[in-house]
Amino acid sequence: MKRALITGITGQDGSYLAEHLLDLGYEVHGLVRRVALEDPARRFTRIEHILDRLTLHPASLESYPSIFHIFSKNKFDECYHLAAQSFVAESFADGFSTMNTNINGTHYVLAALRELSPDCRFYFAGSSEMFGKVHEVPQNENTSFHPRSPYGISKVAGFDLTRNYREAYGMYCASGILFNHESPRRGYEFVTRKITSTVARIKTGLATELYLGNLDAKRDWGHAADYVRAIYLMLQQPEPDDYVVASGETHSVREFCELAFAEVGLNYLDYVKIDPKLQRPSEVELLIGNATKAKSKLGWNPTRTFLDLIKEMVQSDLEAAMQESGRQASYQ
Ligand code: NAP
Ligand code: F7E
Repeated sequence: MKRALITGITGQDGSYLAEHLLDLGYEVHGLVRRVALEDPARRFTRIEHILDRLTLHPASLESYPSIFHIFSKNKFDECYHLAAQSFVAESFADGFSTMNTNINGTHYVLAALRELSPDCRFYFAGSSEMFGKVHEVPQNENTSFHPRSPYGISKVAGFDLTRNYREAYGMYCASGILFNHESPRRGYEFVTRKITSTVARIKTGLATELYLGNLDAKRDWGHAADYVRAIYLMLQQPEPDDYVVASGETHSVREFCELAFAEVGLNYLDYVKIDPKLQRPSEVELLIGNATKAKSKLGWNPTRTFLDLIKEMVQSDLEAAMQESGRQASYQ
């Protein structure tokens, strides 16, 4: 039985990847923050249905000793390093802590593996935010980077560290350059979930308006459950490499709004308001990925369309909002 460690197992991708590896017969371990272990009801919502099949280890990306300790006590075949401060807007608010967590955290995991488990295969969660102010359209593995946020800069550094450990020490280190991927498990601060959860609350009378920033930004959005299959496949290849994972379509935030509101029979123009404070100091205006390499070398293909994604997210949030509005009605 293969053993894998997932950092960031409590997040959107970590939860889908854990399910996928369990289905494949893996023994799945997760690195979690101690505060999460102390408050499982709130912090383990995405993995509560599989908790009894996981082994969790307390550690933090800020602490090299805590990471070293896990690898000194356990041997893994594969390490999926997904943990990060992943919200771009927050990285403008506190660039220092984003850099510290994302750059040093990645370096700590790589350094501990080199010392204790150099044969363990390592995956780094790279991002389309590395392309930033894009140098070509669409973006592929050879497109140069021009990050536009502390988050993007931290991911370029993580990507470079990962490649350097591969080249300098011969370790199996691979990076995925994943474009935006979403699901009903997406954090509420990201624009897709902010939209679908507010659409559901407006429809059920729990909210009246939706404040957004830049409606004209364009993203290449896919489904997280599809993208974790690509992550897994990257660590099963004979040689480590880097891969773009994307849908190959681009849509604006405005278009996402239009379709999400239409899903419940509403017109977004009646509810969406602009709050300039939600605009970023330097925006990534357009992303669209070319995943030809992942398709041809990994045999990966996405299974859900943009519209499938919106429908699933709106339906899931609608069910939650209906339960909440039912609870509120019964209190009155
Ligand atoms: P997410 O839902 O925000 O999950 C982030 C995970 O990182 C959580 O489990 C979080 O733990 C953990 N974490 C954060 N800071 C930590 C720390 N200091 N120590 C230990 N754990 C820490 O992110 P996601 O959407 O699943 O994304 C997974 C990875 O892919 C991230 O590295 C992200 O930057 C990258 N990525 C995401 C996308 C996307 O569209 N989703 C695209 C490209 C790349 P807590 O639960 O304790 O907070
Ligand atoms: O923003 C615009 C915003 O925060 C998308 C992370 O997973 O994907 C994600 O980063 C777009 C931006 O995601 C609001 O300005 C407008 O242009 O959902 P987002 P992101 O910044 O693209 C990449 C690939 C990652 O790697 C990251 O970890 O939407 N936008 N109005 C807004 N965004 C938010 N959050 N909130 C708004 O009100």
